Amino acid sequence: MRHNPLKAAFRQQQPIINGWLAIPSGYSAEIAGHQGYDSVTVDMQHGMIDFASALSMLQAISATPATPLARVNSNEPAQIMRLLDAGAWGIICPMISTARQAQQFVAACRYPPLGNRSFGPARALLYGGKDYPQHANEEILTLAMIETREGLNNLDAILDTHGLDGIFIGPNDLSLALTGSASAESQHPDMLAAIERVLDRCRVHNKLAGIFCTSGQAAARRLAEGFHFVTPANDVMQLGNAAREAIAAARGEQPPVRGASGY
Ligand code: 3PY
Ligand code: MG
Repeated sequence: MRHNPLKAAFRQQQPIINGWLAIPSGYSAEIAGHQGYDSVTVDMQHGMIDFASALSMLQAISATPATPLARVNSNEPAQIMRLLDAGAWGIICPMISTARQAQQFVAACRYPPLGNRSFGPARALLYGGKDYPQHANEEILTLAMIETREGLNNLDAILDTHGLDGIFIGPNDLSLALTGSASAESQHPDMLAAIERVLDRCRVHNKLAGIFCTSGQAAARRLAEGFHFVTPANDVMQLGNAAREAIAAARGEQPPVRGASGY
């Protein structure tokens, strides 16, 4: 089976730079995959993406050096299993708040006896090779999103979940829960403490620590703090930023500043 280079990168403590796609297009997914990202995530939760688009995006990413991932719209086994069958090499699951939810998520990503993933690997066989069913349990990356106060309180129990590879912080939702406003780079003391805590607990449990960021500079700061997996903004932010900068340059002006959430 095609190995998952993200697992090797984490073992070797190499940073993983992950692209994030909200635009439902195989073409823009292919463009993103050729820009140097280690992985590219199809965002089914907040992206404007249905399953047919996700399939063509995963196919497009597979034709690039980047590893294809998907963020599902909820902890829903049927969607998780279908995206794995479509060739996602890892799943990012939002709003994991309890160990029970983490176990349900990981079980959907693992064939029996480790989990309850139903058999029908479809496109994953084409991308991964005939022996995909024998090795998928070790190669598929599972990241649980911590973005609620409850998730933060249950962090150790969530990290104890067998087969969970790591945590991905959703800083907009987490800051909304902790401080009352969504801000991906929030400097609120409660957010700073929460982020430090996630980093510390991931270190102790030897699990990957990831976080969504709103720029390359912010992603570099997160890597320096100790994160292994960073997303330097999504395609929508990058498109908007590039357009604003080009328009401002054409007008001889400074580009307008965007909102704290990154949008
Ligand atoms: C968040 O910041 O809450 C996210 O889910 C990132 O997409
Ligand atoms: Mg979120």
